Amino acid sequence: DDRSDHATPPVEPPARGEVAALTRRSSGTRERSPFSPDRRIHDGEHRATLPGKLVRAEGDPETGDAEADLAYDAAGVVFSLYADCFQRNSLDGNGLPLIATVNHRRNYNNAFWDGSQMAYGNGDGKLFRSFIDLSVIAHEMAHGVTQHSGGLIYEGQSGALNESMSDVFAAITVQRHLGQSPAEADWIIGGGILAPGINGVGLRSMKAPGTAYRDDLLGQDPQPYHMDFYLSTPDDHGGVHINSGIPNHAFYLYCQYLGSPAWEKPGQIWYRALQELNNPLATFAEWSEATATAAIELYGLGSHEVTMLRRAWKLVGLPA
Ligand code: ASN
Ligand code: ZN
Repeated sequence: DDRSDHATPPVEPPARGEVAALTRRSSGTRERSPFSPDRRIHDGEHRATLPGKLVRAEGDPETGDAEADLAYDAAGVVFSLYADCFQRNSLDGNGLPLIATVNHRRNYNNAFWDGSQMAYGNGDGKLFRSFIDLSVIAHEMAHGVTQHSGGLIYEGQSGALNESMSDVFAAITVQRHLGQSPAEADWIIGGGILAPGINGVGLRSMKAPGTAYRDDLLGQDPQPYHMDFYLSTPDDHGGVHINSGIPNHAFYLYCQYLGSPAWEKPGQIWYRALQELNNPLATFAEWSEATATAAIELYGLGSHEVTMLRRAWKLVGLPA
């Protein structure tokens, strides 16, 4: 494969006795984990029933159906991110099978995690051409990680944090897969899914929230990049896909300030903070403080990593 591993050759999978030592020394990022995925891709056959017909289980050959095969490969890329970078065995940390359904409903303009599996529509061909896109798949799978990490209630600020977590780990997944630095990456979620003729670059931009699309998708991209523009709305569980722009942009800024690959220091801090959060109703301010705590634990009080983190949060109007 062509992941960032080309920067440093991956080590071979460890022998049994070496697993503990490997886990201890890895703050990190490039070691191959001893875990392996259990993918199960289903064809929804354009119906609403889940999971549908099993078309490719782990180790099965390609189906020939491009959507099913891409969903299988992408699930493997996401699995490897959590295994190699965070020593996490699947979405629940305990080898959870990765169940996905492609061809969910007809002309369905969305993808989702339903609490136990992923489902992907084909799009209606007018707004969306497909939802089989690595950033979208990684976003939905990250909802499973958040759910199994203490959860973030899908409403208001905690809901927007839940959404942001999915975008952050989607960006991390894509950038690691492509071996991109923060400066090289496009920071777009859903870059490949808009139908031809739609005036936009994707669903959301973490680099420039509010600029992902213009007036022919769902209105103009309403995402804010600063607390001054936080949107209070009863729609979409309190604007969870809107206000996520604020913590998304803080993550983007932090990666740029550090110049560190997203899956390295920034990803390690975000992941650790999520594991330690223990606050399903966390506000943005509680989350920014949690990332600062994680950064101090990992890199030390007064470290460059902590100073830059505070600077990133400050720029979007949050304490840390
Ligand atoms: N694609 C959306 C998401 O994962 C589905 C939803 O609105 N929950 O956020
Ligand atoms: Zn989501």
